[in-house]
Amino acid sequence: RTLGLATSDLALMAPAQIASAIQQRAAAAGYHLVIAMESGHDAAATVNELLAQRVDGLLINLPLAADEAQQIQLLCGSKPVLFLDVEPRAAVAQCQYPNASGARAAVEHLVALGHRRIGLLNGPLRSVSARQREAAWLQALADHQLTPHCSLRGDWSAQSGYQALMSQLPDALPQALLVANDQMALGAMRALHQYGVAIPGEISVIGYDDTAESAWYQPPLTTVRQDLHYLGAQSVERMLARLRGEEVSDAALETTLVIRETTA
Ligand code: IPT
Repeated sequence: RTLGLATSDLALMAPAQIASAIQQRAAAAGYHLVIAMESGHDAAATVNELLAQRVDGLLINLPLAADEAQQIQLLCGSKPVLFLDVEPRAAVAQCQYPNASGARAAVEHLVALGHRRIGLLNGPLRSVSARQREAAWLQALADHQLTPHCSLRGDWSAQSGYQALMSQLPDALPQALLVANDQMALGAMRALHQYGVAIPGEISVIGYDDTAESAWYQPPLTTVRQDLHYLGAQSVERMLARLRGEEVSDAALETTLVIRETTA
């Protein structure tokens, strides 16, 4: 009995921590897990690797637009497929945290602290989640009659966060920075430290994910928590229920704001 996981780059913290949880939960249920990591942004090729290994069900943690997900579903024929990073309007089974409410909670926190000059450090355009977080930030800011002070973009990595901030420093800093994931926040904070900009004294920083490392940043990171371990375990539970032939409705997952020491 085998499950397949098609995943985004496991060098990234969130996909790695999700995969770890999936592996643990699958093993506990007596399932073997085969992992195929995407290369070259070719989702179909990654999924085909799993199908060639005769998996019983597929978990897909690849960023997919609705039509792309539907294509993948067709490719898998009658096998159960569950999507972890897909446009919510896609007519496919999904298990994921809503990006809109999480991103909005981050804006509300900064606005409540009195910040008006708020900058964005967005994720890669190719990612559905990144686009949704960005759209929700813009909407929430607009609801407070605000527009972003700056709009930077990275590729989810810490290095890209560092580089994005370096392009903005030493001047023209916002009072607060919304970052689309914790890894980019790590790099952004490194750039700010390098220029002697006090966090949160001169700039507040808020991340997204709450990976296992985020409480260990200096200072500990305020962030929007997606419980990645719970997500991984839930996705396996739901897949197993489908394999038993049970009806499963889409899981109600919610993010929570974790206020630590990078916002004031
Ligand atoms: C999403 C993470 O929030 C982000 O940090 C990045 O790692 C991305 O994955 C990689 O694709 S979480 C995903 C399940 C939406």
